[in-house]
Amino acid sequence: MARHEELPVPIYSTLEPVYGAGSQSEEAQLRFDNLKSKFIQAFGHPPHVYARSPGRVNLIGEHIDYEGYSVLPMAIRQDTIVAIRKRDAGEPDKALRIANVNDKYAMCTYPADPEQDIDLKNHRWGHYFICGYKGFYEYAKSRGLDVGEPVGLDVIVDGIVPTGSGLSSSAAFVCSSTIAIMAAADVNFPKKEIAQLTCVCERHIGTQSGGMDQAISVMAQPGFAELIDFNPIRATDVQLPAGGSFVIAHSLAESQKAVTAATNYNNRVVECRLAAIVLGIKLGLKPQEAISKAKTLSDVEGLCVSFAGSHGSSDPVVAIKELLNEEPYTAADIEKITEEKLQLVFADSPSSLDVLNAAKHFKLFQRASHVYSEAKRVYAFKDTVSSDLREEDMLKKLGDLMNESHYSCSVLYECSCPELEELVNICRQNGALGARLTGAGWGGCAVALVKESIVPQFILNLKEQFYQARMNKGVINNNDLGLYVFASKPSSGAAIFKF
Ligand code: NG1
Ligand code: MG
Repeated sequence: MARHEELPVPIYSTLEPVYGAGSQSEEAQLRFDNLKSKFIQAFGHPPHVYARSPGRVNLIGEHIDYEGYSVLPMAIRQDTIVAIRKRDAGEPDKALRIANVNDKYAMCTYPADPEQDIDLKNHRWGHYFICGYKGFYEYAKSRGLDVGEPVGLDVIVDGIVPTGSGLSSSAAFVCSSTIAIMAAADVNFPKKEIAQLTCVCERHIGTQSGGMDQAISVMAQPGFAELIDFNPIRATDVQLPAGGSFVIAHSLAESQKAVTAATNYNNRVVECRLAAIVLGIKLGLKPQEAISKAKTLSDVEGLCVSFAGSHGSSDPVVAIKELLNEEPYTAADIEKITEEKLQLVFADSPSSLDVLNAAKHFKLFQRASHVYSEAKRVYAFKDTVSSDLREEDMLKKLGDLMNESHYSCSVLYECSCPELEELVNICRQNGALGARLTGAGWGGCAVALVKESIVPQFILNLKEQFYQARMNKGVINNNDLGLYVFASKPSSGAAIFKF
């Protein structure tokens, strides 16, 4: 039987395969009805087809996807739905008109040109749709597929993944857009290829993302978390213990990743690349060889492990203790090792050059320590889940791994923030077996592993101890609390609907 990621995106004519029966399905029905009537109102015709793709919560494996290491996320119920209609070739209007059910987002118009550049200096919400649009045509071209001349598209988006929350609203939007464009063109591709192409195309927004978010959004299976491997992309179902529940809680600090990329997200990607090059050289590669071959820390792990081996260990963290300085490196320190100007090393990556201009120094030891240790925790988590430990012990072990992951993100990777620290502590004080930031960090959500039986009380305690003061100050509305703190079961991946 084919692995599920080899199959194309499923096409449904009813909602329940994705939304189940009961209140979730009723809520979804309202959203689809509303989308349809707004569509007719805005464009004078109903949509041809809809695509949905979910947000995700990453359970463990943070900031390692772009280093080539496996991660372990699950899809959440909140998703983005894109309704689309392809205008007939005869219709004169060739624009892409992208509207939103939420009035906060004004309609964006772009030319129907897959080669267009995205104006990153003027960030607009519709840019994420264009990422998918460009990605679809790039993919079709690379496959030699004839998908016809680009025509005008009418689009309405309905996204309920909270933005800037580390729950991957961006990937939900990019994936649902790409799949909608694909469905409007009447083609369908294997999920793992869509996961790959949406990852590449989201980089058009200027972040040097790994592929976790798109992979889980496209390939998730209901009821399972997924171990996602890269190069090639692969998803393995992971059954979580029934007695535990993952509670997601928003720190209410919004992380604007597209805007802060040079100092936060892309900065870390560049630091990891520099750490890989320096390690490669320390472990015997010629500088130019390291620059061309050591793209990620996983590329030099083998060398680290042989080095650690000569010290009686198989742990790359042991090697980097000897090989990298704990003191931050300046660009000049690194250039002495690489024998090459950093501006030249990154000459083909404008967003990396932005990082070099913004950074005073580079914490190579700390970043590499995080990446190598976090990569091991992902496997430890997966092994624990499939072990024959008693559930009580299993949950405790999983919680410990989540706590260690948070410590590493906070202290070594420095991607937490005061609000997340407060929230993670409150989670632990209220009985969470483990709690950590999830997603890129610098704001956004925490995820806590909580015994199923105490979930309602746990959420009430968070409300009292974290959210109440913020509601009093008007930061959020009492009625909206359910958007910011909720328990989540693993939900299903992308789907196409034709009614
Ligand atoms: P979020 O937090 O959803 O923006 C980002 C990256 C992931 C991964 C995590 C950190 C994008 C689209 N996603 O996720 O690839 O690197 O941070 O683990 O940039
Ligand atoms: Mg994102």
